[in-house]
Amino acid sequence: MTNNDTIVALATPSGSGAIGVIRLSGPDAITITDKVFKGKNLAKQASHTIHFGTIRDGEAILDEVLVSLFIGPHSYTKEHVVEISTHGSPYIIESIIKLLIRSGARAAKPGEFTLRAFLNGGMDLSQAEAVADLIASNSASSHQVAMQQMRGGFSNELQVLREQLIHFASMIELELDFGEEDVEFANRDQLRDLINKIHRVLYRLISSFEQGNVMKNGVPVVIAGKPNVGKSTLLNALLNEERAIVSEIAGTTRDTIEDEMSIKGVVFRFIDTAGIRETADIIEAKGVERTREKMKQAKLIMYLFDPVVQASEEISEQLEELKVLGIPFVGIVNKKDLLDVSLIRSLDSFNLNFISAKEKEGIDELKEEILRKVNLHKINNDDVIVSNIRHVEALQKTEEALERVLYGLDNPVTSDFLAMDIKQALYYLGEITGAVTTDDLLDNIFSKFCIGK
Ligand SMILES: Nc1nc2c(ncn2[C@@H]2O[C@H](COP(=O)(O)OP(=O)(O)OP(=O)(O)O)[C@@H](O)[C@H]2O)c(=O)[nH]1
Ligand SMILES: [Mg+2]
Repeated sequence: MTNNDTIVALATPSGSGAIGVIRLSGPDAITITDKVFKGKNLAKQASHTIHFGTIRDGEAILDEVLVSLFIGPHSYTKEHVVEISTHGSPYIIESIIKLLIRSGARAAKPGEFTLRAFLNGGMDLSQAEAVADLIASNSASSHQVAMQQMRGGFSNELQVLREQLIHFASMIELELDFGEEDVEFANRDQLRDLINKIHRVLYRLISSFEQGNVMKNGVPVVIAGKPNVGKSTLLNALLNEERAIVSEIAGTTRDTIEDEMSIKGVVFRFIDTAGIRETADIIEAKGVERTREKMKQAKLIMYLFDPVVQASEEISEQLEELKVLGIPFVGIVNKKDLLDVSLIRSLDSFNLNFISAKEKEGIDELKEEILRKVNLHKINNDDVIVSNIRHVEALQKTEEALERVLYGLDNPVTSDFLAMDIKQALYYLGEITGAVTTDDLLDNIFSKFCIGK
């Protein structure tokens, strides 16, 4: 697909900076720039060269700039691309963009550069989505999944399998053409083998999502326990800031409070909650209900005890309840500073972590412990991980369609039904890489990008 118009946008963040980069892409990117650029004739220059000159609006010099040339198809979008590096004044940038628009360019829509890269075959859809993830990445782990996906990730693997499946679909279609005659071009055993092979790949990819999701969005860790055990104090100690209100009154925190923090490259989303107790206070009761919900969604629960007010029978009971929940947890005794040695010894058998949130004691050890518990460390660079909910949904739908094909192979089902289910599987596989797209799908994906990407 080729675009006739040339788009322009600021590619660097808005606001003042040392430099700003304005990007143009399209068939007239170079000729439009030539109209306002005084320096060498850009149309006569080689690709991948940089040129110094001025941008002029009539006689007025707007800025001294550097222009980088990328002659299509050797560019991000596969079209002619010009990048103008200006001084990073919002006034200069706005004036130059307006001038370029008056000279024939059009303001780019969000994600339009990357959309063109996709439409012109520079990358597949999952890679284009990874560009947005890469820009949004804020930790070593989210960076790793985005980078791996942008560099091809699982799309090549899916592409190969999809082509093999297309082969069978066309063989079965051919059988349909022969109608009454009882012919079988598609070898059913081979088809079954292929589907099983695809199943294994899908299974591996779908199961990687849970991990991919936390690598991208952070590991949700809920801090829970009875009122006044020091949950908010612990949140503040972990974040190293006074994020939540702390007081000696039980029931201080009534709503959940969340904040992120990266530990050794893994982003954790710590969620402080309302202390769990029976209460007549309607607002606090709602808070407690919310605590229980958050606990169910957590990847890890940090459960706090205060043995000065909690007997060891109660601690033991609550640990049992936690086990029933089936979510990994770390049992923590807080207010270590108030405990005498004999009390600490009496709790030995529970396998708890002892800290003092207030004195910030044992916090580093606790961080190590939660890192170990979430177990995100053993990912290899070449493990393929799915982190995009759209991809995992398409993979699941592919799997369902393939189940139906397998059912069809084992039961007396006519070839046209078989063909239909294979086509469904092909459709969903194609949605991931963008071999199959609709305008809605593309709109949905690229409208979430920033302008200039
Ligand atoms: N001595 C001591 N006091 C602590 C420690 N951690 C917290 N506290 C005190 O315990 C009280 C309650 O602390 P919070 O952090 O508000 O407790 P919480 O669990 O968030 O309480 P709710 O929000 O009411 O559920 C405050 O007075 C804190 O200063 C600690 O390690 N040692
Ligand atoms: Mg609190």
